[in-house]
Amino acid sequence: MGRRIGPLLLLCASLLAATALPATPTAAAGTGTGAEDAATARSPRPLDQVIPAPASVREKGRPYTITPRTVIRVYDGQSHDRRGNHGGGASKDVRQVAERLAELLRPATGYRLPVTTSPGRDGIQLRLGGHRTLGSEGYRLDVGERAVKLSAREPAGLFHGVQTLRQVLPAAVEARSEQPGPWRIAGGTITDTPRYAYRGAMLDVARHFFPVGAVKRYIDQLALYKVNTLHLHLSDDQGWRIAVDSWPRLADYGGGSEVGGGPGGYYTKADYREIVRYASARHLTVVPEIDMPGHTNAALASYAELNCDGVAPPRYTGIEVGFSSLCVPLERTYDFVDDVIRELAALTPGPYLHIGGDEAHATSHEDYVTFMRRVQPVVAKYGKKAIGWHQITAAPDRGTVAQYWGYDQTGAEERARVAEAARRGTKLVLSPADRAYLDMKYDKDTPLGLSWAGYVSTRRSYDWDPGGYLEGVPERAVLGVEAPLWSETIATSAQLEYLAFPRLPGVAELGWSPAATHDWDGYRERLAQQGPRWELMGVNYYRSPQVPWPR
Ligand code: IFG
Repeated sequence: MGRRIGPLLLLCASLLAATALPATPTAAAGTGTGAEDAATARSPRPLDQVIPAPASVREKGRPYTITPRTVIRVYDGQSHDRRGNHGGGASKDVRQVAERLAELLRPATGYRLPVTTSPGRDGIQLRLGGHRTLGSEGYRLDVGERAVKLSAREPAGLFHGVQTLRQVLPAAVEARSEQPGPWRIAGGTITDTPRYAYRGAMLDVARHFFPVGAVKRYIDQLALYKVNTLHLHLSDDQGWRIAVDSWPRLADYGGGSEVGGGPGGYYTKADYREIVRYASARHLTVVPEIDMPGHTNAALASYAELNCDGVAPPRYTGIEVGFSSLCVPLERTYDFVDDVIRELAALTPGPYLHIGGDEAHATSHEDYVTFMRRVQPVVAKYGKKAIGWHQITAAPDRGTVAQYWGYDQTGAEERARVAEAARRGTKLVLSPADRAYLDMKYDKDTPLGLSWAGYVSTRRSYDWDPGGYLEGVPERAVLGVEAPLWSETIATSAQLEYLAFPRLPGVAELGWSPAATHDWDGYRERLAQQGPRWELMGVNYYRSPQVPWPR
């Protein structure tokens, strides 16, 4: 599958990456006051303009208006006493969601919006409970003149309901300074549950290192679209990004390079725990990836003893792929693998640990199979489920998830092997490179990104159905979708956002919304309304000509 990079492209990619590009052209600045905003403020936004599209929306009754007297009431269901009176308690998680809602609403409204556990018939009410069909991430939002009632079985569902609440309020709610109201929400009921359990985004922090703050910023943006998984590509040829106590040179030395020759960097364990904490508070699970046996030059450069010939190669700052391999016959390799997986698993509360497996062109097929057969049980030994790029189906192991990254040029036999593994029980996460790869250029004029899988316009990234995408793969085999963003040509949040927006919300919608809601003409209108929100959030999005942006 590998892709050879011509010297010219290599040169321009490293030039791009090495020089801090001026922030890419963004939408016209300013939130635009104009008559249309005033009109929107008076008549509330319709309830069905949310991304991802909710499972069911029924508009009825009069709107709710947030006022200076509005309170946010938290209930957690279980803490009612026998007479049904609220016991005044509210679990920490429910309060945390309520506080996050308050933090979101207070700056733009200028209202106090106290969070209280005292019961009442008014206000914005968050409660655990609701019908079991809501599952672990679903919610129900009832908007009436007296009160907004948000209920869910789990705090994650309440959190997702809050993201919907954000979007049914005027875009001005995203401002961090006081805006004119009124703050109206159309009356009605939204009942919503996700189609897929795995709704992911991957950030490659190996080609270019992204500090904790930049990762947190992306997490905030992903949470708005109910993404629930952040896959961090922590190691590659150009850099090793996570401290490993038993192999300190991996980060100390292997973390000191990146594409284009910049300083690189790495996460200490404390940094990594902070990313996990921040993600978890926004109901995202972190999936760490240590790519093996290929894409390992940074590790091989850090420890001569890991190389078959005992000689460490130099650190690498280009963007070629497929030239490195761990030494499969060498026993020391498996001490390294065991130590790294053990330490990473201990840092990972989530169920998955990604072990890569892509583009191992410097590893013979039999060595690849030998390696994967030895390593997958190590992941299980440390209590995690393995995920690998779909080449890992060459060494199928019960419970291992395969992440499909093929594209329209992928051969039928390769697709067939993935489908066969799925029929035998392998679960899939779909990341088709010519749909979900956010580092693909939008078109020939896009200043950032690559194009080996073709140009991926905003529409092309949205217009596919994960359910029927891979021939011969039963729907039940698909865990969900993930949008990878490789960082050969990006080094800053502004550049990340230029490639991720506006395509990321589309992949998020494919992961969350029922197939029946899938319609580009309707979606593009909803996507257009995200523009003013991104301007207020400072998201440096690409103004795709395919989208009717409001101004
Ligand atoms: N393929 C490589 C990535 C990255 C990507 C850039 C996978 C699984 C091309 N492997 O995608 O390391 O270089 O688009």
